[in-house]
Amino acid sequence: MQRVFSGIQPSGIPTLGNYLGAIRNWVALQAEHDCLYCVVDLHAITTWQEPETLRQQTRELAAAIIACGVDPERHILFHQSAVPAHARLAWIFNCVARIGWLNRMTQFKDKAGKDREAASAGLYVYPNLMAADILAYHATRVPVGDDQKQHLELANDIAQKFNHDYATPFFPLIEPLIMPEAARVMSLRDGTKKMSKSDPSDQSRINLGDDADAIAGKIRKARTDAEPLPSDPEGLEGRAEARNLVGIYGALAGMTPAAVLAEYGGQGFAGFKDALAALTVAKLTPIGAETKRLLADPGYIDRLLFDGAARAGAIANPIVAEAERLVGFLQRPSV
Ligand code: AQP
Repeated sequence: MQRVFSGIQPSGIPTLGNYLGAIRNWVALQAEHDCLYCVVDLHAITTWQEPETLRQQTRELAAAIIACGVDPERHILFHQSAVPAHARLAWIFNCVARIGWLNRMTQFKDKAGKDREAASAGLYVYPNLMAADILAYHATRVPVGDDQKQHLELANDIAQKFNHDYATPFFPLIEPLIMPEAARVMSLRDGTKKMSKSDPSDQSRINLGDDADAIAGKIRKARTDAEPLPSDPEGLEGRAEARNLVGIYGALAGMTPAAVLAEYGGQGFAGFKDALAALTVAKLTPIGAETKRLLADPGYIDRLLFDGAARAGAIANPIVAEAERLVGFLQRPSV
């Protein structure tokens, strides 16, 4: 059975983008794979996080992932900082990856913004840690949103260079699993920017914990243009906001954009937004309610995450120990 690994940062409340681009696919993959799902708190601190908020967001994210349908008993759900193998392998990968490769990463450019000199060194080497997250488990299938594709290509470059430098096919190649529908959900305020949990504007995103009124209000206020909806997907060309709303509707309803437009094409946005709000409320509010129920016992979530970390460590430790041996580090003598 192929091993699946994926992660999500506890850098805010998860959004509809995280759900459609990643978590929903995590749930589907459980039927046929051994899955490891990780709350990547080491990644989160590449940008400043208030410590108590980070702790709380780690629990909230774990609860939301379970509420979406991830089974932490049949599969493994854990937080990254509790498995030191990630950081150990990341250091080796910092020494394998080339600076020129990292300079090409568009996410660093987006996140660092204009003042790159002020960004943390961690943000710069973020893709090396992501490669370590996956390869510490010899995972080969990685469900992510389209925005992470470049990082997975880099992870494969790192795996290949390691294998070449140490003359052994130790690390497998990774296959990104990017579901085409809603692979990239865009901001409700700007259809050219991706929906992000750390966007300063709460109106730009739908959070998994939003109640029905908040969801309906955000969709009603979502930016659109003045034209009615087109009758086919070609008519969405150059209309980023309209394309985004049609994409979200289709992803939630299990319909292609063409099928959505066959129903709503020619209409103004008001009626379509009402239908989209009703659909989003129906899909997301049960997740919000279940998340709240789970968070009523934070001790349960903590125990569950540490239990997952112990099971994850049992897989990663021998793999990372072998990578360290290949590199030339001393091995612990057997007693
Ligand atoms: N807008 C999106 N559309 C589709 N997929 C998305 N993902 C994130 N945003 C969208 C997918 O969610 C997974 C977890 O992402 P992450 O939390 O590790 O980091 P991110 O991609 O940087 O997500 P955010 O929400 O934008 O977080 P912040 O604001 O902290 O940077 C990934 O698989 C990602 O593809």
